[in-house]
Amino acid sequence: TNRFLHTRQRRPDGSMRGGHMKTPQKRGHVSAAGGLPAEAPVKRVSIEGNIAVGKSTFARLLQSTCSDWEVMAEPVSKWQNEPPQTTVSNLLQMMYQDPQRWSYTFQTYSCMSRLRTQLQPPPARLLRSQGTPVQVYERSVYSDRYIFALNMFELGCINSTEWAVYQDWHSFLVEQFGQQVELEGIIYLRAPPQTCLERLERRGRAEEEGVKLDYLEKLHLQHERWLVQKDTEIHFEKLKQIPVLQLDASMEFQRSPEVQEQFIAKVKNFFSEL
Ligand code: UDP
Ligand code: D5M
Ligand code: MG
Repeated sequence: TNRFLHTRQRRPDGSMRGGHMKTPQKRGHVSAAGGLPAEAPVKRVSIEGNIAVGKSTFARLLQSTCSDWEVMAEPVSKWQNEPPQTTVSNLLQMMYQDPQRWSYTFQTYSCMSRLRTQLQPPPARLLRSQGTPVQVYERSVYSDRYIFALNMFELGCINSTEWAVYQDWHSFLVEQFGQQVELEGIIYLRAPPQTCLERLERRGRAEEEGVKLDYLEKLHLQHERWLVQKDTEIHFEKLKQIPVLQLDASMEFQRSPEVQEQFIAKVKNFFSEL
């Protein structure tokens, strides 16, 4: 059963906002691993959107369109521990079955995997590319906080102590990694929660069986607040100004070459202006 429906509503209390920005570093750091060259020409963009809106489908489309783009999928199978790799069990399932107990733990694990993904240096072929080289991530350390963790807190699945601790280490890590985890743009795949529910049911991921429309509506509102109304309180200067490309994913793009063409044209234009 889905416990999200039975949790109480709550607004953030504003405690430990965390966000004292350090002096921004210049773009073109050299990472500890000796990764990026001084002026890394690679742009970094995340695909954001509700559960099952079509992010992975869209990511595959981008990957097949242009070799100047590197697309990194969300490590869902890692959260499912599928195939079994670590001592960590199926944390995705545990989180959906007992959100009060496991939401905070899930946030630590998902944010850690997103950090790892965002810290990966671009492959050499991207640095050699003639066009606009772009690294594209499915979601980011920012949606982790401003969509999911915030929502869990508002639902009461993360208590105010956990939320304060989460915000403290999230701000600290994101500030410490600085430019290495900054993004230049966001693609927002937007669709009504009802469409996402239909797609979620079509996909049939076992862990998500209990996810109800109500939960998708809450996540939809979080996306709207962050990326459209822009009234979510953001703690990172660059993120406050970030360009957002909105795509109408209520259209059936997976089976429509015409819609795909429109999307790609918009994406190319968006990337070229970043
Ligand atoms: N899907 C669809 N039409 C679309 C986009 C996606 O039917 O235009 C389906 C897709 O085949 C999958 C489900 O919706 O079964 C969820 O898509 P995806 O896994 O890409 O969503 P994500 O959760 O990554 O946003
Ligand atoms: O997202 C993959 C699944 O993981 C979906 O059930 C939502 C869930 N998810 C992803 N990130 C988080 C965080 N940070 N907290 C809680 N739940 C999360 P999908 O949209 O299907 O690609
Ligand atoms: Mg996905």
